[in-house]
Amino acid sequence: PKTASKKAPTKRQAKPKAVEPCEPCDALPASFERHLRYGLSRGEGVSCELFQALAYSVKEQMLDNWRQTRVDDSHFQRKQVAYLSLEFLMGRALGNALLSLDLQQDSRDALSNYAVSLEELEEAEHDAGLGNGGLGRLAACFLDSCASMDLSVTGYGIRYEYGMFAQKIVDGYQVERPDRWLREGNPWEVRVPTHNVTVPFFGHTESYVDKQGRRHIIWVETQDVLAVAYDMPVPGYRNGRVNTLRLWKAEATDDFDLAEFNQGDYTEAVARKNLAEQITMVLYPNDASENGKELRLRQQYFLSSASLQDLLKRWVSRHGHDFTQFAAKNVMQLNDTHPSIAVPELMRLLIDEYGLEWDSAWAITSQTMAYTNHTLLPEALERWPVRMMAQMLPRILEIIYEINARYLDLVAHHWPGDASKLASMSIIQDGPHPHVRMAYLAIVASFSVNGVAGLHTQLLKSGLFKDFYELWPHKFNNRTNGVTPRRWLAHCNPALAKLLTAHLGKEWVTDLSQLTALNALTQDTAFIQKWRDVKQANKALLAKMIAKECGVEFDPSMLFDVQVKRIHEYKRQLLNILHVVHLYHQIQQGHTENMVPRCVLIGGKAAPGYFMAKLIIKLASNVAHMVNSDPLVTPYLRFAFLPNYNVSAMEKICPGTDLSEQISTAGKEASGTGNMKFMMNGALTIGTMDGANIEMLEEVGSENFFLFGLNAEQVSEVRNHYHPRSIIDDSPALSEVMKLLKSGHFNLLEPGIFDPIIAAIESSDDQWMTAADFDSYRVVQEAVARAYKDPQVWTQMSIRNTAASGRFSSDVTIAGYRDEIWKL
Ligand code: T68
Repeated sequence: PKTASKKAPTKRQAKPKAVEPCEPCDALPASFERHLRYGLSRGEGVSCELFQALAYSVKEQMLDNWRQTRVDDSHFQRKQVAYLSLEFLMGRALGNALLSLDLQQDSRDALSNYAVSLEELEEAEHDAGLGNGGLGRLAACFLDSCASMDLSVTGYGIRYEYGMFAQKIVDGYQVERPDRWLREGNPWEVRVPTHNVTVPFFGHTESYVDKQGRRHIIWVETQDVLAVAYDMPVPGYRNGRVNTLRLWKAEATDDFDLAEFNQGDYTEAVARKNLAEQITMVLYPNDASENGKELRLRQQYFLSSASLQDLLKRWVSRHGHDFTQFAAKNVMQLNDTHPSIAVPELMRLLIDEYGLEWDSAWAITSQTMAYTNHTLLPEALERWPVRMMAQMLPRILEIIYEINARYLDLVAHHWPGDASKLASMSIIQDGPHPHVRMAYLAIVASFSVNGVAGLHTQLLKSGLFKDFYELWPHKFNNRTNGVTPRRWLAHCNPALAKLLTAHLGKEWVTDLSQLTALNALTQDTAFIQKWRDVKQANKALLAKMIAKECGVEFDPSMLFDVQVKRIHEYKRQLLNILHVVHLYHQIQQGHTENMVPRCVLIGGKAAPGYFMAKLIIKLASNVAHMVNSDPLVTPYLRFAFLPNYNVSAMEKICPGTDLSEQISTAGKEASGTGNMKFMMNGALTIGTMDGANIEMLEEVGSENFFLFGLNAEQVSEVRNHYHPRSIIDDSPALSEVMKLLKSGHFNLLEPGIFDPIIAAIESSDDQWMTAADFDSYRVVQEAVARAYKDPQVWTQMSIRNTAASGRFSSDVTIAGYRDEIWKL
């Protein structure tokens, strides 16, 4: 194919070429047999092989449309979005692909000769765990929505050899195990060496003046790393579009360490190539703190540079070095600051590689970059030591300095004579160890800065980025998060999906607002009964999984109360555990009159270096052990900690949940997205006025939502005079709980291990203010129990929650990005 023309294309275009299959591709069952017999050359029918054969044959069904999508996008010169993210938490692909391509029945036919069900085969797929939590999963939901809404959006990420670690619980403690997710190969990916690019590191810069008197800077003696593209298909829901997730793998270039070669140290030099490959070896497992490791910055630059080079190469192949229309045809969405080094990198490529002047390069950069912020937590804000950058990315640092100088000029004009503004807003944080503030760099260069829920965006504007909001109010906007209804309802909850389709038709899958029609059915007793039956069946499935994974019997007649998410103090799993201890104590005291039997589930991973989070897991495990081993308690209360919570676990958890715990300290959770998955699947929420909870409450009405606790404003006010000890003294219930904890009841064999937790709760520095919200939480939990006692009323509330969840489809969120930011 002719791709390398440097001429600008003519205005009038011929019709895009349709991709003709050479031979029509085999139907799925035949293709499956072929892959099993000849592709894998085994055909012994073990489930791992059957899965691979099915996955290869499903991918084969996508290939023509995948190619056609690329041809069309390029032919029509549609505006393109590159979604740059260090994380894509995709989970399993098979079930989703079968749903999108409507191949479920064909797959069952293909498997009819084998003693394995489609569901069992789906379990054989390893999760693609290339992300930590909400941020990575959001990227995955967005890719699904973009493809399903026929948008030309490419995801750019890293192909980590080791994804998110697998969590084991040993003696109640978290133990991390490596996640070698590619061990058996990845049938979905296609290695595309034609798109290889090289990414420079280290070295130094030199300048020279050309014959025209123009000064140029060259970055020399670099250590180059090869970026190899691996493409994964992202099928739209039954619309023929197949978008691309391009993941980069780092490899050594062939001329690595030429010097050593020449000195005859051939084997040493070959062995040394591992250094390059380390870059994409492992995902950093921190979800809310930066630890400033050099390898992390290398990953960020590697992703940013490879992706931008790829985009520019594609541009130049069509338009030559004419960049006048580039900004009109391209947007780069930065998923948090992690890829924000793309800002100076785009400047470098345009100036050093393509010869643009600073001003033209800046015009392009600042019209194409858009930044999404995902957190207000100060410890998560990225800052890189200037010294580290000077060594690793000398040319990039020079460009950052230049951007900063020009931008500070603007600041000086806006706040004349205010030196403190210059210091506080500078991209370079001064001091004995100066740092580059990546969020500031991202804001300065972006035409759009967005938060991920209403409250979050408001707090960005009034707090963290207040000065920037004053300088550039037009840049700031809110895009409340969403989740894809394909995976998080149609795929994960087939029983409910069937019921919805039977009553509403099938359009809800791509237009979730249609769920509001459920409100007309809340008085229909037959429908209510069906809804209940579905929930009961899903609870039975969930109970089976919990029995298997935790060895704890959950009884589906009891209330299923669930909190699954990363373990973090601000998310307050601790508050939940204190409530379990309170119930446990009540039962032991014989106060069971009004008690509704409940099963409490907590699950989530802690960052390996996060001491308190790991201790909270240990506390949950120990409390669970005491609760579950007391036959007086278990008729009323059961408690389990689920190991290795991940995307595919959530697919079983959210359909079977009655009560969703969204109990973060107000003002700390940017949005939350698990909250939305539960709501869609008919769980009721107990939650604080935080993140997207606020908007969920707005949609469903406070009578269908269990609200408790201080709001964000109250939190920041109470912080100034917070005395948890007197709160504890004034609360008989909390006093009892603390007494029991302090007595060592839950750690008889390990005295003192929970002292740090006790101290944190009682400290007036406790940022998360667990004690402040305890009583309010406990009282609202009693209201939950009362509501659950009336199955009819509870089920009606459940239906109303699903009915009101339409606004939290990521299709709605993406429509916002499309119209307000990307302008596609
Ligand atoms: C989450 N952030 C927010 N970060 O906590 C959550 N951070 O409220 C929000 O719903 C979600 O983003 C989507 O917007 C994260 O998940 C990380 O995982 C992370 C990873 C590396 C470094 C910092």
